[in-house]
Amino acid sequence: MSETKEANVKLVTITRFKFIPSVSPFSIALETFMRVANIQYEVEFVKEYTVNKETGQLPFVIVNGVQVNDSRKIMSHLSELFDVDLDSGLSPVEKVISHAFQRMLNEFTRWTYGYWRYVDQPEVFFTAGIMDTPELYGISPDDPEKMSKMIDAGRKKILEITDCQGVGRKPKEEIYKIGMDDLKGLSVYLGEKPFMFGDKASIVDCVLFSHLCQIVYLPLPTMPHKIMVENECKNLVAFCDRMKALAWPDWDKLTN
Ligand SMILES: N[C@@H](CCC(=O)N[C@@H](CS)C(=O)NCC(=O)O)C(=O)O
Repeated sequence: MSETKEANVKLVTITRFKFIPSVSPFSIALETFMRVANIQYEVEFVKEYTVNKETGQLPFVIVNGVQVNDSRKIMSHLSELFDVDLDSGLSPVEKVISHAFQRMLNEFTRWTYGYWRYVDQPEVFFTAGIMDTPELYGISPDDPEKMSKMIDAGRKKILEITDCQGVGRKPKEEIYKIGMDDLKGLSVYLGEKPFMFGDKASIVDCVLFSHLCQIVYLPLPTMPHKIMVENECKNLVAFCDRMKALAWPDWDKLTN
């Protein structure tokens, strides 16, 4: 094994959750990528996003003592360092499609279910038993006043972000329709294939899975995206199960 392949990778991310390993799609995408690419890593769980002194966001990695931010940049960095390319089977056109799908999911679709979670129905989201240790996140189901302050602060923050991004300015039905249209398009593209570009999982599959598992596996039966995917995009549900089996044999252990 070469020296670089022995590089020590430490993933820094938010603590584990129930039902899915993380409510951060970016953390799930990165971990799924490392697992599919067979890159060994250790995890340091933190309670605050502000632990990242450079961007204030999670996840990030420390590789041989150097911090790298942003899930997609981290995937490129690790691919180069470990000489693995999950996208090696993709044609140049497929690479562009993969890139566009990832942008859509990470920068747009994400906010449509984030809006439901943190602006429209935070009371449902925060009391669904998803957090193993709710107090870590300032969630206090037994202290309604504290709980409502926390929900208001989260709502304000996401409203500010989605207002700048644009999606937050629309009526909520329209926001959800946009997210559902994204997912329907991905479902059509996936079709009967096991993975987005055929028989082998590539980076876009890690990213698609990271968002879909937020919808498919969380016990949020009133979420419009979930209702739509379960009824109209059954191939996305099967895809999710396939990715979970491929990359997360320890899923149940991690999420219970
Ligand atoms: N582009 C970043 C996005 C990361 C991101 O948005 N992380 C969220 C958690 S899911 C976060 O840190 N939020 C706190 C904040 O933005 O203040 C990536 O791909 O890693």
